[in-house]
Formats: sequence, C-alpha cells, structure tokens
Amino acid sequence: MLQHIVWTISLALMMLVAFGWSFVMLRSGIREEEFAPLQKRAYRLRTRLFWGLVALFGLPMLYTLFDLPYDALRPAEGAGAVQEVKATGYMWRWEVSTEELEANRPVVFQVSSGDVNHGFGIYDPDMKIVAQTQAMPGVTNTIRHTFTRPGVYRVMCLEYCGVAHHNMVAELNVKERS
Ligand SMILES: [Cu+2]
Repeated sequence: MLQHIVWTISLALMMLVAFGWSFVMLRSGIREEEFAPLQKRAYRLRTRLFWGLVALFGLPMLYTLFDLPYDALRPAEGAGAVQEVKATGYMWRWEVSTEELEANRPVVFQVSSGDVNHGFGIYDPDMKIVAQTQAMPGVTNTIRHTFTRPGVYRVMCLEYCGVAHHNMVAELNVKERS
C-alpha cells in the first residue's frame, strides 16, 4: 500500500521534472535580456524556492547522517578497557584475531586486506548492519563500536570480490560483560 503511494508520488514528480526539462529545452534559445517580466519573476521564485528547500532539507539530512553505520564518526561508548580486534580479509575468508568479545565495552577494529578490496560489515543477530568499513590492501582502517546487546554477530564482505564472495562470513560472539 505504502509502496503504491510512494510510486504514484514518484511518478508524478518524475513527470514534473520531465515537463520542466522539456520546457527549458524548448525555450533555451531565448537570451536573458529578452525575458518577459513573468519569466523574470519565475526565475526569482526559483531562486527563493531553491534556498527554501536547502533550508528545509539540509538540516534533517545532516541530522540523519549520524545514523549511518560509520562508527568512526562516533566515539565508542561504554567504560572499561578497549577490546582490540585485528581483521584481515582474504579471498574468501576473514582472519579475525579474536571472536570472543564483551558487550558494553568499546571495541576497536583494525581492518585490512591481504589481497583485493573487501568490505568489512558487522551485522547484529537480527541481520541489521551496525558498523562497516573498507578492507583494503596496504591500508588499515579503524572502526570503533560498542556492542550493547550480547549475541552472535556476523562479519560479511560488502564488496564483490570473486566467485566465493558470499563465503566471506566470520562470527563474533558477544557475551554479557563479566
Ligand atoms: Cu567480497
């Protein structure tokens, strides 16, 4: 149902954009000096509309950026010593220095690759992504994450790296903090 509404709205907006494009294309031969007063008003309106939209959507967009699974942007929460994990991607497996972690204690992942580019994505027990970074040869990327919920998390490759790409799964066992 919702999908149907969104599709109808998208279609209407696409038609509006197509109409705007064809209008501009048909009128593109006219110089600015020859604009009719109505056209000048339309252009002024467009400028105001542009800045209005920037103001209206700019802030919510910035705000939602914080929900992206890039934990480098957020400091890890939780007290206690940091747990360090070295993770290296290979075609087609992950080498993880430890699979046993504690919840509510910050974890720092040092992520790299032994061959080609891989994507290091951590999924929670509900298969929702919680953190991710690139695994690149010759580069170590750091991500910080604090697991708040115990359970079995999965590391999966997010970058297609060959025929057995789908086999690149490692498990992280996050236990209740002792
Ligand atoms: Cu892959």
